[in-house]
Amino acid sequence: MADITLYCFPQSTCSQKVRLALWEKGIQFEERHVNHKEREHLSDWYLKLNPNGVVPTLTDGDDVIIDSSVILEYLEEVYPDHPMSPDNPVTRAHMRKWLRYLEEVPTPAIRVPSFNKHLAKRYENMDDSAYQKMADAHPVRKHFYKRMNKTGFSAEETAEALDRLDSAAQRIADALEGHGKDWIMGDMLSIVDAAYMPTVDRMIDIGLGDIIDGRPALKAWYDRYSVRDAFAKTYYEGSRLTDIFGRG
Ligand SMILES: N[C@@H](CCC(=O)N[C@@H](CS)C(=O)NCC(=O)O)C(=O)O
Repeated sequence: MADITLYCFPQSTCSQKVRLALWEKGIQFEERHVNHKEREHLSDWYLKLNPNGVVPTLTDGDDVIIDSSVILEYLEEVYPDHPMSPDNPVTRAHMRKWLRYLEEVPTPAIRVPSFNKHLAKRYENMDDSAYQKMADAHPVRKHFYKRMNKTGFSAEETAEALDRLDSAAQRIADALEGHGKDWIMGDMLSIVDAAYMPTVDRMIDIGLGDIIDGRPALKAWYDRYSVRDAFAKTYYEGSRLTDIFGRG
């Protein structure tokens, strides 16, 4: 019997990736919410688990696994029932190619409009020195917070992020249209689908749904995925930015 705990923020896209896979695979786990507002992810106890000071972290008994894509592959290896990855090495290499692409292009890009529209509000009333101290405390996000600088990212950085989101959406739509099957890698709903879905759901949540709606194959993929049980369990009340900040 698994003894798994997922340390996460309800609304973090990287955490949602892992929740989608855990639910889809039917693995029992306990969800432990780390308090972002209180910066619990930068506390001593959490940094001992995850020295990067980011969520998610998964513990499996005494083992600590960090980084959402690493966690997805770990779950595939250790809990092979209900597979979400292909079993031949070449197709697995393609799966990893997709995972790396998602990490490089859309996953960092979605943070920019998300912070611009909602998350930056948490910092607007902080005085400058407290803000700099807060940024400095982030082991891997220090420069991200410095560039954002309380009020949001520059027009140039925002335009680049939107362009990356758009080109990734096109690439996934092309893959879906090219093979005409249900999921990004073909017939199997794989960890690649779980890795991309939170970016798509976030785009819709923050008013960038046109990037999806304009691409029928991608919209059909979202509609197909979003009726699944694992999706409903992942996106409980409080897991979207609009649940916390409203639509404004
Ligand atoms: N490469 C890491 C990135 C994780 C990450 O960036 N997590 C974000 C939430 S999606 C976070 O914890 N941010 C902390 C912060 O902004 O202070 C992974 O995929 O697990």
